Amino acid sequence: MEEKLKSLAEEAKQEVEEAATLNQLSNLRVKYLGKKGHLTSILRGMGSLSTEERPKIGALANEIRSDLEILISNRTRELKHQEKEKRMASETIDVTLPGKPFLMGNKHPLTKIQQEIESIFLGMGFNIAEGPEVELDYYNFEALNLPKDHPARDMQDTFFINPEVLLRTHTSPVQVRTMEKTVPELPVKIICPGRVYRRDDDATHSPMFTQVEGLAIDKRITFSDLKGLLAVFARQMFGPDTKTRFRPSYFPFTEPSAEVDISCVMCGGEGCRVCSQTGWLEILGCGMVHPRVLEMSGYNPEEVTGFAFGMGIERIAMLKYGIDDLRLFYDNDLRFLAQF
Ligand code: 2U9
Repeated sequence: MEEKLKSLAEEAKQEVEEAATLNQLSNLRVKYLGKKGHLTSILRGMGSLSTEERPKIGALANEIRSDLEILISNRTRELKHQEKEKRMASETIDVTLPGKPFLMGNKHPLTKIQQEIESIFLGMGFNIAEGPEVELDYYNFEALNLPKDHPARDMQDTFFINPEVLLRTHTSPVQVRTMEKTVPELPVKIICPGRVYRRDDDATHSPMFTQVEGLAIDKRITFSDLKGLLAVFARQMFGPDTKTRFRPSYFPFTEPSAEVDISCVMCGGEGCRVCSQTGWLEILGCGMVHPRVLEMSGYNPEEVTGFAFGMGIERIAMLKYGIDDLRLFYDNDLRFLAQF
């Protein structure tokens, strides 16, 4: 029995030393030390031993058990350490490697200009209003003093969806909707940025473009208020030396109406190719809101007056950045877009 125990101990020792995984080790523990393990089954045969032999064999068996336990626990520690080393080696990172470049986008030039315009007017007490791009003929034309047979409708070649529904040709319907919602309260002071649609397509016209329009209604609003506001806007947008000039014009929804020029951003008014030697550049249209337009939205033109203006954001951006073709804004060419 002593021989059997010793050779079992030898065999177990060798297997534990050769175990390559924690799983194998745990199986070995069961195989030798478990309830149904080899050591236990040898000890079960102890009944047949003489009284002198029994304590000797008992002591040897206990020694083997404790030696094996120590061996297994040492080997477990060793394997765990090896596994950790292996994991650490596979997870090493070289912190001196150059990083992956993080590509930063930038705002579209039209978004930049729109936000710049918005912040100038927000600074002068205007709110921003928005509305639908698919509009009713009523809000786009009729409520703006452009009845169905009005010749000025031709100036805004329109995409009709059906005789009463269209793609808005300007953001003016947003002002009308806001007036309807606000009446009879005063003042109304809003700007309306957004996309508009006209059947036009060349270097200076696109079937879709972006406008900012403005509207102020209150008691005793005058043309001087309009002139002062737009002069401040022009100086903030194009620089403190920018001059403005107002030329009489015609719009069905304003009376009187004007077009506004600024001193040329390229030559400062001397005359150059950009301003066709005139020293001036047209930037927007404006006027005093037509009494009929006020009336249709529920305001009494005997009590209140108002002014309105409108500009194309593309045109402002082209002048500010010196861009000569409107289509560049919509081509999505990064060589162009990355410059702003
Ligand atoms: C209401 C009353 C009046 C808005 C106005 C203009 C003059 C104008 C053009 C500029 C270049 C359009 O983008 S463009 O082609 N706009 O000249 N717009 S007054 O007048 C309004 C708007 C709403 C209720």
